[in-house]
Amino acid sequence: MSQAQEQTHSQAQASPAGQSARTDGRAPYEDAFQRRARADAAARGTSWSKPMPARPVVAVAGATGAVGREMLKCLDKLHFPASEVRALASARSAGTRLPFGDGELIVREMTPESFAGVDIALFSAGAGVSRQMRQAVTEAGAVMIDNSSAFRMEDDVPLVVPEVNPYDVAWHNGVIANPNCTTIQMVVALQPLRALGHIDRIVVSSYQSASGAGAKGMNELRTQTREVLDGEPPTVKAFQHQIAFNCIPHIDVFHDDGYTKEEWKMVVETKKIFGDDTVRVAPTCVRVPVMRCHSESINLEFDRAVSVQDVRDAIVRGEHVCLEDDPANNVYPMPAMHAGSFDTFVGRVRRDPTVDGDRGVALWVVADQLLRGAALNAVMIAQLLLPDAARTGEGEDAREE
Ligand code: NAP
Ligand code: 2RA
Repeated sequence: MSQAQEQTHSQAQASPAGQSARTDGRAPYEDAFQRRARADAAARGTSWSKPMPARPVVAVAGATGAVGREMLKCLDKLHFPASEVRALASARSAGTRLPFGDGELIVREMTPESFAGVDIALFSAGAGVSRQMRQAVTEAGAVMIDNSSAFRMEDDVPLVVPEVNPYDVAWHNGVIANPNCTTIQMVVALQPLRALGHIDRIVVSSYQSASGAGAKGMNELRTQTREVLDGEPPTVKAFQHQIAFNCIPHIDVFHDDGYTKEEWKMVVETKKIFGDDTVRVAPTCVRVPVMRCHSESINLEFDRAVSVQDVRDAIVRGEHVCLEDDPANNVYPMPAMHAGSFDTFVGRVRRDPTVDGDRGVALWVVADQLLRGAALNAVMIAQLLLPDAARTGEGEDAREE
């Protein structure tokens, strides 16, 4: 054990919280959270009694979109045991052929009748469409796994990141929400660090790619880049300002307190997923001219001393998190290198000396938000709904490819 580690352990044992450092790698708070989630679930009860078949019928609502296309790829790559996959979108796309596995799916127009016989409906067609279709989906007996912000903060809707709070799927009433992509990659990176102490405060600045605004955001970055390089005025439609060669500190609408709704989501969703109202989050969300993968600069304040080495070790042990941290050799995560990756990458791990008592740590986190922050998370939630016997190890192997 290094001097720094020894110091951390002795300080942890003498921490004001009076909790000694655990040696089993699990957060001292984790059991309490799990107990609370289960108690909450029991107290809430659930009206959902339909058992999930081992080979469910899956609908992908918004299949032609940036997230929907990735959902189809994830279902295939994770060998999700669907007996049928239906690709749904607006009337504009009816008849479009989408690649799926070794074949193709023909897109159908989404109507309330589309969900007859469906067991799981993966939604990524925007909040308005999710609201319109919720009743039809659940009345058809399908569980809606929704990527939009429509239902995330509703009391009877679990907000799930499988590495953090998988147990919360137990209390759904027909709808399970996928958190916002910026929140997901942050909590996946932070989850292993919760074993080191309570995270009291998070200061996060995001660098969000154009694909966060869907297919139209990607098209706008391509078009504007050409326009600007050709000396033409950029055509601004998808974002508030020119995105090519620019940064826009404005994602979603502004609230009265000066924060944007995107920033508000990071605050409230983190608390709900962690089951921890005491964690304080100070976010700034910025759109940057990157095609794919969101990046985040994160400063953490723990309730006790935490060594940089302990943070690195915890990340290495974390689920679906990779440490990429060798500054001497210019190694750190970057969005251009991780498009298409399932994992969340962490680098630039260092002391934040502005927090007293060795309690501050700074990190840099990168993930493909279309996958980790949306499509993959949704398909992993769907895996949690399968009966135990249907959850084979095959999907996990495929995930590592
Ligand atoms: P997108 O590329 O614009 O795709 C939208 C999809 O919704 C398309 O398939 C579109 O079909 C379909 N759609 C739109 N209106 C419809 C209607 N009235 N009926 C049926 N289908 C309709 O957007 P996206 O980026 O994939 O985002 C989709 C959702 O996921 C949004 O709620 C977004 O907030 C959320 N999300 C996105 C990200 C991300 O990184 N992009 C991350 C997390 C969550 P057509 O092709 O026929 O128009
Ligand atoms: C964005 N977080 O990047 C959003 C996508 N839902 O715009």
